[in-house]
Amino acid sequence: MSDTLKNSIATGSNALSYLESVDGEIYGFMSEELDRQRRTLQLIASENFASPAVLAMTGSALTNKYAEGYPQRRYYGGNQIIDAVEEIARSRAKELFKADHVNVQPHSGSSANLAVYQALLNPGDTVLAMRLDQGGHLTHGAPASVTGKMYNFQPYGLTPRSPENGERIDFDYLRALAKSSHPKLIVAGATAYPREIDPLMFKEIADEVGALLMFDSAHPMGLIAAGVHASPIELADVVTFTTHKTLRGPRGGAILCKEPFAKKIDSAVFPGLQGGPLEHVIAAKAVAFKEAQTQNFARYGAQIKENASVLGETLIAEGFRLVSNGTDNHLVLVDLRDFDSDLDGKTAQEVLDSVGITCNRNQIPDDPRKPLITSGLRLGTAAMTTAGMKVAQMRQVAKLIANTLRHRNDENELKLIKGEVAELCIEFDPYPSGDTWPGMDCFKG
Ligand code: DSN
Repeated sequence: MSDTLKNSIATGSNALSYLESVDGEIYGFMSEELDRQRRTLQLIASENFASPAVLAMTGSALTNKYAEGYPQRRYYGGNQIIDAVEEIARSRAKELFKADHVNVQPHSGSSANLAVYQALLNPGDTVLAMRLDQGGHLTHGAPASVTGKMYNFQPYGLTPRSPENGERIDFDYLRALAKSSHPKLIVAGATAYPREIDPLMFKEIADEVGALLMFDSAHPMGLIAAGVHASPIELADVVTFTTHKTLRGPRGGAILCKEPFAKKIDSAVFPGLQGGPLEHVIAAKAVAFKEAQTQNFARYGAQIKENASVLGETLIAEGFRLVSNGTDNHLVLVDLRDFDSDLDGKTAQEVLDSVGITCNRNQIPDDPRKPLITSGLRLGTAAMTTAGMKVAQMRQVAKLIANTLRHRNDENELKLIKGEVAELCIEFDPYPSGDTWPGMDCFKG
């Protein structure tokens, strides 16, 4: 990477040279991690490569400013410029997603979800959400999460496995559960579900039982911004999301809502759950929203989906079973048992890591193995699509995965695969030298 780009990643000054001189240890770790990200394949479905512009903002002097409150209603002086930053982030998000109101302050998707619960619920209220082992998130009422302790979450899941349309959200069950349990809120959204989630189905059920609807679109928000997934904004009362997954911004969260909920949501975020907002991250969110408004980003979103689809098809041809037999978003959930009944998710993740393929083990629906072991792998295409990979590389990656797992006890074979992975990563570097950045440039018209 050129010094110019490295420096722009920090603050536009010589910040990284300064860091190297005052704290070689942390500089060393940062360099090593950057090299790891560039020299190995990143297939974790919730990760991406943020643009140099987004990285520059997260490392900027805006981190110095305290700005408790909201634009024009701050508890500290000197916030005229910070107000302009937060205002522009808000107006870009509202324009991009066609929303009435946005709160860009949540530090993460989890804190965004907590803020919605705090705004709309009382402790003990009934909420329906997808069970963790069926693809839901911890903050969808998992027993280990504060959400599961504070509210009466009732889980729904997927239809049984079948050769055709199995392992989809079980809307018949959800409707019956909604009718019998009278929830105050229904949560749509998932963290390990390879299919597009239809907001209309959720809206109909919520309306039938008089429940509010929250759509957690942390994973597909970039696909929604790109126009390749249905938007839940019109239908849901509240939409939460993260800015760092398919949306490709800085690590953080945000909430969109209908006007009647705006005041309650804002109060729940601050002062309900958070103090000073991270204005350097909010500036980076503003940059990401602007990037996501481009035609390049729309093409990027379409390519993510196409890449996932080809990755999945090639894995099936290599003998794997995919949960729901495929994908229509940015991820595939691989059930390893048909490929090799002795192979668990933990072993697969570790051997793939050893050849430079980074992914995460994941429970599959009704997994017979424990959450720390699992029978599945979750693979996402958002990051490597940013690096410029297209369908030809997805076929190659699927074959590399299959060969790694097939030859997992053959050191010589693993060494050869590791070499091939390294060559692929040199060709598809997310942060190459020079002034161009593949995340935008390879999707030009
Ligand atoms: N941990 C994130 C994921 O990987 O999906 C969700 O918070």
